[in-house]
This record gives sequence, structure tokens and C-alpha cells, in this order.
Amino acid sequence: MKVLNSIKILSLLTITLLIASCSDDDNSGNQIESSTILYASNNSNGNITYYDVTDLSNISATTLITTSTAADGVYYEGALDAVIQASRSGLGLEGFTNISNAISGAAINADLIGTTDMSSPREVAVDGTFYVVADNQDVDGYPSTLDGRLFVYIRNGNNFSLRNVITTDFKLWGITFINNDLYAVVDADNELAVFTNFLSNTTNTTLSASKRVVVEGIVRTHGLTYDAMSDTMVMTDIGSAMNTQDDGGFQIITNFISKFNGTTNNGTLALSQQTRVSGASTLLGNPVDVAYDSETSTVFIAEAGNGGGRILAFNSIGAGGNISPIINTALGAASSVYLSKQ
Ligand SMILES: [Ca+2]
Ligand SMILES: [Ca+2]
Ligand SMILES: [Ca+2]
Repeated sequence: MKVLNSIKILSLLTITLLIASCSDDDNSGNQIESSTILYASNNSNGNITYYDVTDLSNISATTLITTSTAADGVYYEGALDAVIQASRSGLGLEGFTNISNAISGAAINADLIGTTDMSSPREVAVDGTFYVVADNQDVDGYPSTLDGRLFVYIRNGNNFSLRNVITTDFKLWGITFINNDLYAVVDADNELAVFTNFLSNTTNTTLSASKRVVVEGIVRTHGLTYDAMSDTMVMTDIGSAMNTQDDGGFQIITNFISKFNGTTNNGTLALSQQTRVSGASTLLGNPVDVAYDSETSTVFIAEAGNGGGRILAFNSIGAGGNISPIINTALGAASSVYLSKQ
């Protein structure tokens, strides 16, 4: 019996080894398998939801319970396996490490924390250990004078410390880095601004944009994202903030750097150089943030208004127009999205 058992174990071991070597063979020559994860924040309950969107026809959602009741500016830091968001109830950055190990429905505690300096934090843009947060609270008490603030934090270990605050002469919402330059939407308007070498401004100061261009076709922009691999910028258009259901859209700008650099300061980037998606079928009312996957040419949207809030995705965009989303999943008062390949 003992011999027989040994033979069974040996043959099982052989089969296991064979399976292992087979799967190794299957993987050799192919790309390492990776997951595509979309992180989302919301202003309905402040929890973090992430979606495995590796297979767009079979997405799964994980929700993690935070102590915040409203949040924006979600970001994923791979080195820490951490989700960071700007808490609109706590008025500071908060981060949650080892996020992949958390089980859906679990309450999570912030272990990346910092000072609570802000009034109305929105989008977060990250360059290395620098975290910049756009705050859209009126600065000087006069809403008629357009302004906003960019809070520059440095992450040191598990702590965010405020380095300096830049006051802008236009209203803020979405921001993103392209190398050393910080691009910002001009909220309540149809313009895109850039601050070149933004982080070289190390003191508390007031700063005008290095350049602003009108993005033709947009009524009121809010969110933006840039994909360096494909040199693609995507900007959202909320139309009227009062119409939460069907007057929104987004515009894709390919060969972005040359088009932006080729437009003069205060000049217009023509709609004919962009692809616009809008219309009732899109379910775009107030699309407040956007992410882009150039591998699958997929645009992901945080839609704050339509149906109470949704996460939407679009591909096969072609010439744009009134196309239907390929993903439409409810997320109350969705506020931001961030895409990560892992
Ligand atoms: Ca003001
Ligand atoms: Ca709208
Ligand atoms: Ca975002």
C-alpha cells in the first residue's frame, strides 16, 4: 500500500509539474498578463469603488467603505498598492495602502494622511511624490472675480505635507501633468491652460497660466486626461451644470502636443481637429472626469448627473457623435476616475 501511495503521489506530482510547465510554455512569448483597473470616487457616500475592466464584456466592482462622506480626485499609487483621494468631507488627502487585499464591502482606514488645508478639493495630479490638488472654492470672497487654488503636497512616507499654495486667476477643476507642465481646465469656460515647470513655483503666490487656448466645441469643461503613449488628450464638456441629464459630451484630441503647441496663446483649437461625442444616447449630462486606455481606445467617464450618477465607457468611437456607452454602471454622484494597468 505504501509503495502504491508513493507511486500515486509521484504521478500526481508529475502531472502537477507537467501542468506547471505547460502553463509556463503558454505564457512564454506572450505578454505578461495584466489587469486594467478603473478607480472611482463619489460625492454620494465618499467610498472608493474600483472596477476590473480588463475584459470590457465582463467587469467586476469592489467597494470599500471610507469614513469620508464625499470625495474627489481618486489616484492609484502602484508602489504602495494605495488608493488616494481628496476627501471633500475631511478637506485633506487620504490614502489606503494594500488596497488589493481589501474585500468588497470592508471598512478601510486611511494610513496615508496629512493636514486638512483645503476648502473644496477636486482633481488630484501626481508627479513623483508631489500631489497637487485643485480647489474650486472662491478665494477672495468675490465670486465675480475668477480664482482658484492649487495645493501642492509632498508625500513623505505615509504623510502628506503642504509645501505651498498657488492662487490662479481662473476657476479650477480638472488638472493633469504632462512631464513638468501642469494642464488645467478653465472651469465655467471652454479653455485649457498650462503652467510650464509648475513645481518650480515653490512659494505661496498668485500665478497666471503660461498659455491658454479655447477648445472649440466645448461649452463648459470640467475633466481632462492625457495619455502619453498615444499623445492623446480627452476633455469633458458638462454643458450647462443645471442640465444634469443630456447636454454633456467629451472631445478627443489626438497628436495633442503639436496641436496645442501650434495654437497661439488665446487662440482656438478647432473642433475640426478633434472628435466630439455627445447626444442623448451617450447618457452624458455632467461628465466631470475622464480616463483613457489607449490600448483599447476606450474612454471612461465619471458622470455626476445622468440617472443620479454613472461610470460610463465608450470605444469604437470612430468619428464620434451620439454613440451609446459600452459600459453603463450606476455610481451615485460619481466624481472622478483613474485608470491603472497592473
Ligand atoms: Ca473671487
Ligand atoms: Ca450638463
Ligand atoms: Ca481623474
